[in-house]
Formats: sequence, C-alpha cells, structure tokens
Amino acid sequence: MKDFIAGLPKCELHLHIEGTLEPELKFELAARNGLKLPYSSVEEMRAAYTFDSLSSFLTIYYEGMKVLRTEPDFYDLAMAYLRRAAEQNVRYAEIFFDPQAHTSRGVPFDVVIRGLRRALMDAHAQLGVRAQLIMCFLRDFQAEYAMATLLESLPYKEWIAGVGLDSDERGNPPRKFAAVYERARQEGYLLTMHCDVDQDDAIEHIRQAIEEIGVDRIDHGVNILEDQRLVEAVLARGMGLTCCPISNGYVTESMKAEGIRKLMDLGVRVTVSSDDPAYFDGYVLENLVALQDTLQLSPEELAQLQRNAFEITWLPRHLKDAYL
Ligand code: ES4
Ligand code: ZN
Repeated sequence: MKDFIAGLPKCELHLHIEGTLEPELKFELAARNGLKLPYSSVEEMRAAYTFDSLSSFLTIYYEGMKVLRTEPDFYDLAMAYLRRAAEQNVRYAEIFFDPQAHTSRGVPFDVVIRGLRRALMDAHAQLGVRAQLIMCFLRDFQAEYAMATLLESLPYKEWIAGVGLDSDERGNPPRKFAAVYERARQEGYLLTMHCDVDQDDAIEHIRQAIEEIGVDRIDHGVNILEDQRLVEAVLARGMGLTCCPISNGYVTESMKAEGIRKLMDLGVRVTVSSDDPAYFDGYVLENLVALQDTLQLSPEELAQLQRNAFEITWLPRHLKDAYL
C-alpha cells in the first residue's frame, strides 16, 4: 500500500514554506549569513523540536526562520521543498508564505517574494512540479499591518493566487480581518484561512470565515463536524478543507483521523497535507501513510483524496482538468 501511495500523483495545498526549513539547510544559511545557532549539531537541533501545543511550535518556527535573509536564501528554501515534493510525486502545490515574519525583522517584501517566485519558475521548468503562492497574514499582529502587507503585495499580484491567515488563533477571530479580506477579494485574490483544530471558539470562527468573510476554502476545519449547519454550508458551497493529520497529532492529542474519515463519508472535499513537514517530520507521503495506517483506507479512497485536492486547487479549469 505504501508503494501505491508513493505512486499516486499528489497535490499539496497546505504547506508553510518556512515550515519546510530542514535543520541541514538552517545550518547552511546560518553559516552563509554569519549567524550563530544555539545548537551544535543537526541532531541537537532536531532533538529540541518537542511540541505539545501550537504556541510551543510557533516559538521554534519563528526563531528558526531568522536565518532567512537574502533572495537566494528564499530561493534555496523553496527549491529544496520542491525537490522533495517532486520525489514524492507531488504534481502541484499551493505554498503559503508569511511575509510579515520577515518584514517584521527587516527583510524586505520583495526579497522574500522574488526568491520564492524564482524557485517556483525553475522547479516547473526543471522538475515538472507546478506551484503557486498563497500569502498568509499573521493573525496575532494588528489588522492594520495585514492591510499594509496586502497593499505592499499589489505590484506582485500576478505572482500570488490568494491570501490566507495563520499563526496564533486564540483571541484573533476571522472578523478581525474582515476589511483586509474584503480588499483582498476586490483585488482578485482568492481567500482561505486557518480554522485550527485546537480552538475553543472553532465553531464560531468557522461560521465567521464562511458567512462573514466568504472564504473559498478552510485550512484544517475538521471541527465543522461539531455543528450540522456548518457541514451543510460547506457541502452546499462545495468548499474544501485542507487537513494535516501529523500536525494535528502535535498540536492536539490526536491526528483527527476519524474526523477526516467522517468528512470523506459525508462527501466533503477534504484533502491531506503536511503543514510544517520539517518540524512535524512528515511530508505529504508520510501524512497519507499515517492516515492509511489508522483508517485502512482503500486505494479508491486514497485516490479520492487526491481528486478532492486537485478539484479545490486555485488553478484555472483547464489546468485542473489536466490533473483529474
Ligand atoms: C502553523 Cl501548525 C500552524 N498553525 C498556525 N499557523 C502556522 N504557521 C505555520 N504553521
Ligand atoms: Zn497551517
């Protein structure tokens, strides 16, 4: 079955590029930029990756990305991910990036996006993997900073498929970013946002995301199962949910595999992705294998997960059809 999963043409829709920064590359970039890391080896760094909550993860995630400084750094980061993606037979990826995690420490927006974009172009030409970028706002920063970032992105609009919202959800509901999302929609961006699995306010946040913001899809979102009206709303709109089993296992006590199965059985366009593979120790293949181990999915069900993913991509119809 592992060989079957490895051979499936895959689509990755929930991946933070900064979360693909492997310890080896972190050391290389630190050396290149003359920075000293608080670890003496790759093994020691990996051993420090112990998370039991989103906040313990985010602390290490933001600290780790400080080695990213220049355009070639962002290029190398994205190219390394796309090489691994190609090895796992990922044919198409929509890749989140967090510009504010870089501009807030003095790295210009254009340095970030030019490096990422150049890698996407080269990966398509050299590896045959197609990819697009999704710009995420950090929800624990002020909405005004998100709006400024949105405006800063406009000269690069052709390079960005849509916008998302990530980082610490507690106390930062979708509604906080209503004006930012309204402007993003006017500018032609498609809309997604994280509605995390470990939220006390999950149902209200998902309701706001769908009804008040009008998102095109939801990242995570398994909690719709707690409210029949949300299930109906997602089904009626044909919305997709990008679930990340191994990530769920880190930030909660469970992969939420049974929830994913339930969503599949209900006909929701649920997909499987890797979130932050360098930190959670699993790319999309390992996520599919972990889910398969728990749920004993049939080949048909595994293929359906990939069809769901290609169907909810932000590609024009003719390109979608070419993958389906
Ligand atoms: C994230 Cl796992 C997770 N949750 C929220 N925001 C994030 N950014 C990167 N990984
Ligand atoms: Zn995520």
